[in-house]
Amino acid sequence: MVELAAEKHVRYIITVEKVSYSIRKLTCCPDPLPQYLQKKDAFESVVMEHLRMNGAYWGLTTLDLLGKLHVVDQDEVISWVMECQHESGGFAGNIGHDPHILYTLSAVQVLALFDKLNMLDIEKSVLEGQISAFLVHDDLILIHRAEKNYALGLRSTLTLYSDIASLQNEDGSFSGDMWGEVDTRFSYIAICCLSLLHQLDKIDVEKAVNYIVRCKNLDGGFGATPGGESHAGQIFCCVGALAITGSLHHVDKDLLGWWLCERQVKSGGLNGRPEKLPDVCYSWWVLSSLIMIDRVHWIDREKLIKFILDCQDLEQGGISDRPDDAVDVFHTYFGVAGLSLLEYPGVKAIDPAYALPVDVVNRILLPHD
Ligand code: GRG
Repeated sequence: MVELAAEKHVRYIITVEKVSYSIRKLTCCPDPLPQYLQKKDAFESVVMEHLRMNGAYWGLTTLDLLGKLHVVDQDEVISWVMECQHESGGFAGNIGHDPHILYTLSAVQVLALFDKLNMLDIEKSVLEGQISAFLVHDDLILIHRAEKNYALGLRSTLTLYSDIASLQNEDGSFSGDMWGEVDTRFSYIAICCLSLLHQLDKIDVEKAVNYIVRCKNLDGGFGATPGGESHAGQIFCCVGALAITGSLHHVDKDLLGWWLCERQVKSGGLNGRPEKLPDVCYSWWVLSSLIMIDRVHWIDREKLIKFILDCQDLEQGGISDRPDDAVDVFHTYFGVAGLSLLEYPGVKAIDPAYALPVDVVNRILLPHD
C-alpha cells in the first residue's frame, strides 16, 4: 500500500490556500514551487475567493493534524480572520463579503486552532492588550486591532453570541443568515460554535434538539429539514449536534450504524447515500458519525485507508475525491481527517464532533486550574 505523502500535502496546502500567510520556514519542502502553483489567479484560488474562510479552516486544520501549523504566520492569519468580522458579529467568507454562519464556524475554528478565541471577547482582548477600544459616543466603539481601526456598533461588537442566537427560529431550527434558509447544517454550526465559546445557554438547546429529532428518518438517518432525504453530511451535522448537547439517546444507533456502514463500496471508499459514487469527503462525514455512535468497527478500516491513500497526488501533493481526479483543499482536509479518525500513524487525533484536533478541543473544554 502507498503511504501518506504528508510533506507533499503540507506543501500543497500552503501554496494553494493563499490566505496570504507568510511562510516562516519551509524546512519540510525545500525545492522551488511548481509553476502552476505560483500563479495568483490559479483556478482554485478564484473559485475559492468567496469561501476562503472555509478554505482557511480546511487547510490550517490539515496542517495542524500533520504537525505543521507553525509554518504559517499566525498573526497574519488572525488579523485577516478578524477583518472578515461584520458589525453584526458574524463572519464573512472573505473581506468585503456578506456574513454567513457557515463562515462564522470556520472563523471560530481557526481562532481555536491558534488559541485565540479571546479575540472574540472585546473586553478581555482590551485587558490583555491585544486590541484597544475607544468609546466614540454612547453606541459606537472604535476598535484598534492589528494596526487597523474599525468603527463598530457597541452592541454588535459584544455579541457574536447573540448574533448566532438570533438565527434560531421559533421551531428550534436555525437559519444561516438574514435571508432565512433553514438547514440542519446551521443547527450543528450554531451549537458547535456556542459550545466552543462556552455560550450554549444563549440558545434554546431543548428546542434545537427537538427540531433535529424531527429531521430523523425511518432509515435511522437525518435530512436537512423534516422529511428530507438521509444524507451522510446531514447525519454528521445532526449526530454532532446531538453529541455536543448530550442528546445521543435520540439516535437509533444500530439502525443508523447499519445505514452508515452500508455506505462502504467495493473500492473501500464511502458514498454519502445509496447508489452514489464514493468520495473521500465521506471518510469524514460517515466515519465521524460512526465513531460518535460507537459503531466504527462495522466498516473495513484497511480498505478505507487504501481508498484514501489511492486518491493522493503523489507528485504535487493534495488529495482528490476519487483516484486520478484533480486534488483540492476540501478533499485533502477530509482525507487527512478521515485517516486521523482511522488512527493512521503520524496524524494527530481529531475530535469527531467538533472537527478540530483533540488537543485543541481539550484546551478549550476541559476545566483548567
Ligand atoms: C466543521 C466539518 C465541519 C462542517 C461544518 C457545513 C457543514 C458543517 C456540514 C456540511 C455537511 C454536508 C451536507 C456535507 C456534504 C457535502 C457534499 C459532498 C455534498 C454533495 O452532495 P451531492 O448530492 O453528492 O452533490 P452525492 O455524493 O450525494 O452524489
